[in-house]
Amino acid sequence: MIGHGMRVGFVCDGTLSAEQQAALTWLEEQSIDAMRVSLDEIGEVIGTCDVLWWHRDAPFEESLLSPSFTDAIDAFLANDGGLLLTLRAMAAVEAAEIDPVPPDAVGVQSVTEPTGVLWRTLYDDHPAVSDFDSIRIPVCDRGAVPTAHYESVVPAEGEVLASTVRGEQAVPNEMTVVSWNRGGGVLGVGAPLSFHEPAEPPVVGARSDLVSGCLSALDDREQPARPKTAEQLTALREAFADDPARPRYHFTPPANWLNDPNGLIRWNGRYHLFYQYNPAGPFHNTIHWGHAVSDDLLHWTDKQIALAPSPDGPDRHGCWSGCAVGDDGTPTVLYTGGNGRWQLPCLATSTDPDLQVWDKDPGNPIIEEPPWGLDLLSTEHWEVEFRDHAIWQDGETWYQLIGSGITDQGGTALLYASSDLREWEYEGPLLIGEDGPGAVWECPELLDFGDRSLLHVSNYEDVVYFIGTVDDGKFDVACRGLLDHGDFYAPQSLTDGDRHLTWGWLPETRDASAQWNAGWSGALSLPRVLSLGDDGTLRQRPAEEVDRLRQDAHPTAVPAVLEGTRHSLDEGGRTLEIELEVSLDDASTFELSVFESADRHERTAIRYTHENELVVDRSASSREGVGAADAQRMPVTPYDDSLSLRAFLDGSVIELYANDRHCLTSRVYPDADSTGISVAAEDGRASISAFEVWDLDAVITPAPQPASVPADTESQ
Ligand code: DQQ
Repeated sequence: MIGHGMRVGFVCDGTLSAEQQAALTWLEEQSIDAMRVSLDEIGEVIGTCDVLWWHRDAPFEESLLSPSFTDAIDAFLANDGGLLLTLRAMAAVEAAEIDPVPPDAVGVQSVTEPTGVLWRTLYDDHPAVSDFDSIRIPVCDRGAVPTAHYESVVPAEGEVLASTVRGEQAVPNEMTVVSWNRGGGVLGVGAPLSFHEPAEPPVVGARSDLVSGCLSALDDREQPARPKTAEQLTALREAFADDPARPRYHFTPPANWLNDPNGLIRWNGRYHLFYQYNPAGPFHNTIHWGHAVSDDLLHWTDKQIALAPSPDGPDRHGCWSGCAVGDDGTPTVLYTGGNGRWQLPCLATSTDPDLQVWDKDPGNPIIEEPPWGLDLLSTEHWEVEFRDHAIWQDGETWYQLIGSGITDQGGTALLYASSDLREWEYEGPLLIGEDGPGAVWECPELLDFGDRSLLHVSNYEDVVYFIGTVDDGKFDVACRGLLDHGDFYAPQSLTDGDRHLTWGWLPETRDASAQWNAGWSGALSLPRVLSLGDDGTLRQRPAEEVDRLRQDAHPTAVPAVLEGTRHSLDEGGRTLEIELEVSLDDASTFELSVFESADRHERTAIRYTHENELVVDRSASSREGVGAADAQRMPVTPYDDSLSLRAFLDGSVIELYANDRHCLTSRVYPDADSTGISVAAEDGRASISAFEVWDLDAVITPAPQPASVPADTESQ
């Protein structure tokens, strides 16, 4: 397997341990040219060895490296040499000046079942693994094995190639394989690669093939670096061009993970969308702020990452949700810095007209502790649940909401005031929920509708809204409801002239392994205009710009009256809008069935019932075991009228707007050719007064030319 003519230098860091001896014996058995190289001799093997392999099971200590080590490694790599760091040798990356962020989880793992690497789909053609028929590669099945991996931080320069698989279980946040694009390339493999421990033959074979693959890969070609520029991020999207589940006109991350929309702002005439993004794979961890811009709310262009955790900062473990304001011409974001068991508000400003580069405030965190007067909730993960920010200005005063929970009462939105966005005075809870002990309100936001306000909060399950008035720092609730009755969470709004535009996160409902296999996770809703009707109740409709996504109208001939037989449309699709108006007459149910397979075995039925309910039946939506199969329901008012429905279908998204008031979003995962549409009425007649179907267009446009992208790619 290892390429002919390659010479590997096996790095000796003192007397060889039993593990190192076993690895060296394995290397010599591979019939390749291997030689021992001491740590001090690296400068002497430049041009002699193609790849250096440092396999260290004892703890790494900086004192192992002589002052000339980094220069020697630098010269070796610059001369096209490759470097493989396995087990705890991966912990040397900081001392060797390969990456300023070393692995944060180094120790001994007790292995009791086949354990190994969970390779990222995005890199499944990497030569180290291209001969495997699976991206789950066990390399050890027993023993106490020293390892090193990234867990709560990601390398600053390196690209994560693999996480961990333990038995059948994907463990995405144990990131064990990292590549650095330095000279001939560096690969770090901190997985339990033990040559000394016995193992079953398939595991021994996989271990051997993986290490051979890594050595060959380092001999053959450069290693992937972390994609950082807008072009590199947009290029990642190509990998998913044929994925039928990937939405085309709902915003998705370039690859990897997206959750909450953040920092929505219109600046210099352009719409800016920031979002919670994990560059290390399709799972929630090491959160950065991704960034995209649009001139029309529809077509988005990727930008470089806007905020990344600072290795020594109060946001070391993540830049969590927050908002943006244009403070007297200085765009400012307020976000939650995660650091160990603490989450505290952090601020950053930008002088870049394109909002690509952000400077973190030296005074971060700008609020140093949560208010102690209240019994705020402490949980397994957090000293105090205290996060997410919404800001508005009233006269000269800025106000801020932060999400939290009061231990024995319920979720809460804490109100602060400030004159300068930096010094904040705690004013008290704006509202405390009646949702009971343990509840937390995430991402609270207050929207101003003149004589009324709307407060919405995300309580882990739903997005609850309250309509009412704010008086003396307290919210007086007149009515409440759910912003969306389905897979929609942590929304945020942008005030655009006299309209409030709201986007929500549409989380996946398939499990972590399926998300891993897909290589991407999460989408955003369409922009929704929120308003209050004359009766003071909520109205929700897609922003009118969304109509411009309509391409070809399908020739649809749907009977004006449905009774008995099901009517199938001639043409279906995966990226459509369906707009219809239907009355039940004496039928008990009208059904719009979408994403149907030819035999209708797979389908998602959207039913409008006599009980004035809209039900999305997902029991046959996806292949068995994939995605949620439960039904989602929402009451539909007004009760005595016809139903007007806009259904947006997009890969794995169904976003429904009923009567310009109620929303329900579903995530489903039909097969590629499940594109059919049919309508039916049950137990009587239903009248269809309007029925139109359009193909909709995609939303991501190519990134701008390199000339317009600053060289500095990531703010610290
Ligand atoms: N997501 C963010 C938090 C927020 C949660 C972390 C809501 O700030 O509370 O990614 O989805």
